[in-house]
Amino acid sequence: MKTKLEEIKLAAKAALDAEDCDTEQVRIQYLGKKGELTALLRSMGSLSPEERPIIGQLANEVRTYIEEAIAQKKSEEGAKALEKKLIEERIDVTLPSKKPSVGTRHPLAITQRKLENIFQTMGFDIVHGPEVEYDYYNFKALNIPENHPARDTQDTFYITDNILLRSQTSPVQARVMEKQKPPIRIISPGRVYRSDAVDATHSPMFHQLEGLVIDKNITMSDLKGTLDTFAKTMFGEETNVRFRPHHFPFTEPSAEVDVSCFVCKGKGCRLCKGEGWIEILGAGMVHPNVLRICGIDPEEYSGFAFGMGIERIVMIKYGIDDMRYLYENDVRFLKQFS
Ligand code: 2NM
Repeated sequence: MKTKLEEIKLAAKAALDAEDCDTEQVRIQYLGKKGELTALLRSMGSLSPEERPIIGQLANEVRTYIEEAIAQKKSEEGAKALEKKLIEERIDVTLPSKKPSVGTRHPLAITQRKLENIFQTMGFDIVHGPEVEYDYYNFKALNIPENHPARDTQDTFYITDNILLRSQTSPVQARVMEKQKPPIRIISPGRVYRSDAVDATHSPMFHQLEGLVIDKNITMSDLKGTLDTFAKTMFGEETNVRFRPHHFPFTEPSAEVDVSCFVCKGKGCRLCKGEGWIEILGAGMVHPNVLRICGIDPEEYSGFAFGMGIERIVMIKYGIDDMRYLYENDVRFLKQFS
């Protein structure tokens, strides 16, 4: 039995040293439940009482020897596997990274910024106000009569009897006039809401930019000069401005304002529908009633105001024929404006 134990020890050692050794298989073969050493230990019952402790001790030494050899082998294998993995999965941190996909500004945002910039350059301050507004600031303070169609629930989103979604940004200007002593020189860009069905030129939410100047001796020529500078900066140096008489409740006199077509230079084309002129905004001299209601003496001060739809400016500037493109947010459309 002693020689048998020596044999098992040498055989196990040889198996572990073999080129194509499967370490786990070796463990099962020698130390497993049905392993060679285990079998031998089971047969120790047949030994004499004198032999038993000696062989028992030897058997334990052999077992410990094999166990340690296997543990050693497994740890070497583990280290080798790790090293291999580290080499195979090495990351070259000096490689250039994947380009992150960067978004672009929305054409409405680009245009609003451009408009803000033009008027800021002329000394206007940008003022914002609530989109949920009192009917007082949206209508009454702006001299819009009780029976005006704009006041109808057909045209305006009411929240309560006297609170609504602003249908224009002029209430911002009424609030400024009420609070601030002239001189006033402001623009108010932002969202406005009207109860309109969606089509190529309408949306229940759109953006406006309105301007207001109040001081002593402000005249129609100040309005014309301001809008002329605006039109030339926005649409090109050769752009001309045309005023046509119109009516707004909050201005008197009022005008609709056209710019000469920057595509055909006034000859007539698809953009201006053969007119040579494109309507871009409404304007006028602030009505004395508006000044009075907002606490400004119309005998001492006068002013002008104007208002434009930003969507309309975007569509004219970029030749977009359907407003819905501006709200669908299809990146194939949006990325053309970077
Ligand atoms: C427009 C056209 C004409 C306007 C008037 C005022 C205010 F507050 F002074 F009365 N703000 N904006 C105005 C005038 C707006 O939009 C087409």
